Amino acid sequence: MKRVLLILLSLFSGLLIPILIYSPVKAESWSRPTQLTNLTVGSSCISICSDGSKIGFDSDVYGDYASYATFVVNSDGTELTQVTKPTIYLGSWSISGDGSKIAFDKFYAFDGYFEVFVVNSDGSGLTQLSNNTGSNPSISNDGTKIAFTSNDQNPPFVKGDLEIFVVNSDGTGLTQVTTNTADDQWPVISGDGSKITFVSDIDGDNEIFVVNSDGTGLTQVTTNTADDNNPCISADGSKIAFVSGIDGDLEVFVVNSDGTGLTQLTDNTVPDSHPSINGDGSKIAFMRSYTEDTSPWDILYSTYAVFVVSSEGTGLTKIAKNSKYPSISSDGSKIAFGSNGTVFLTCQLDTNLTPTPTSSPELEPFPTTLVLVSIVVLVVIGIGIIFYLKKSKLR
Ligand SMILES: [Ca+2]
Ligand SMILES: [Ca+2]
Ligand SMILES: [Ca+2]
Repeated sequence: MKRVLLILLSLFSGLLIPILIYSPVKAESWSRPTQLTNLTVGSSCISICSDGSKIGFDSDVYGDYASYATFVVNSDGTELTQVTKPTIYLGSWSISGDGSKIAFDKFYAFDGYFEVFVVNSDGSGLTQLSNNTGSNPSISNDGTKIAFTSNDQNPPFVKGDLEIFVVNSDGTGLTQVTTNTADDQWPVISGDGSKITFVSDIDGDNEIFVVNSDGTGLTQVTTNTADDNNPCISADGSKIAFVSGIDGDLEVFVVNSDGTGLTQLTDNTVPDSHPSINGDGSKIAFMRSYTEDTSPWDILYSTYAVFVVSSEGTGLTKIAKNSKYPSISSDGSKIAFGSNGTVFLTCQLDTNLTPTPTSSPELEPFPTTLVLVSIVVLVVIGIGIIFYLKKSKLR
């Protein structure tokens, strides 16, 4: 019996060795991302402001799935600020170019609807922008214009299906941008405030549209029978990246905002989603379901990875494993993303999309857990054996 146990123990130790060797898994030449906070990211929303100085994210403050608040943190991890009060409903929000303003929606008990607000990132200057419902706000880089979705603004606007609106951050100049019988939603305003891209189900499935923020120049960007979602627009309004289900799984596309130059950036059998486009539209970060890597350990610790690719489809680069929800800065040099439940930021990306410096291993939170668990199991087995041997001696 003793011999059997010793054999089992050796087998287990033998198994542990490759795990330990593999542990700082595949130290590839990627820059080590910086962890910005210990707070848990509450949703799919992480957003770097256009100058890269600040990152907004939301967190379930008390970890009870009922107290979501928006935070802003400097890109060096300093000055973590809670901007909004905790709320039970997870809303959406958008950060201005210098990180000084946040537009957000929240359930407003006063009227019983979701409404859009804007607030300075120090928590001051709270202003209600929508009335009788408003959601999905997107704020321009200078913080002066906010696009949002609503099906009912006070007169002269008529209650109906979802339309896109735009309003100044002081609450003036409310303008209805779309007028049709379809649901128009998920607006994203370009950093310069000139254009708004959005999703409309005008032909039965979802299509991507773009429109000038004064309501002129409406352009349908996609025309197909798949759902096209998740649009984002470069700060200069020139390019739109979006996700299409056109081939069964999700693929990322980029297109000029006049509808020309449609380019498929991904082509595989796994979901590619959550694109984020930089200021001139030359770089697109996105996340991919991570099942195509070959390492047998990958399945143990990783489901998604963040990539960046040029708008021509060249230079595809994996930024980090075990990572989600990327947001790229306007100059394309920084990518914020979620990993292991919290917020990280990459170092500089050069023009070839290579992160620098290139000396540190990638982010690998899960193998450490794996090794620790293995050690604990080993110790428990070891103690068990010692007790067994002692017991046998006593007999
Ligand atoms: Ca409509
Ligand atoms: Ca479509
Ligand atoms: Ca795909």
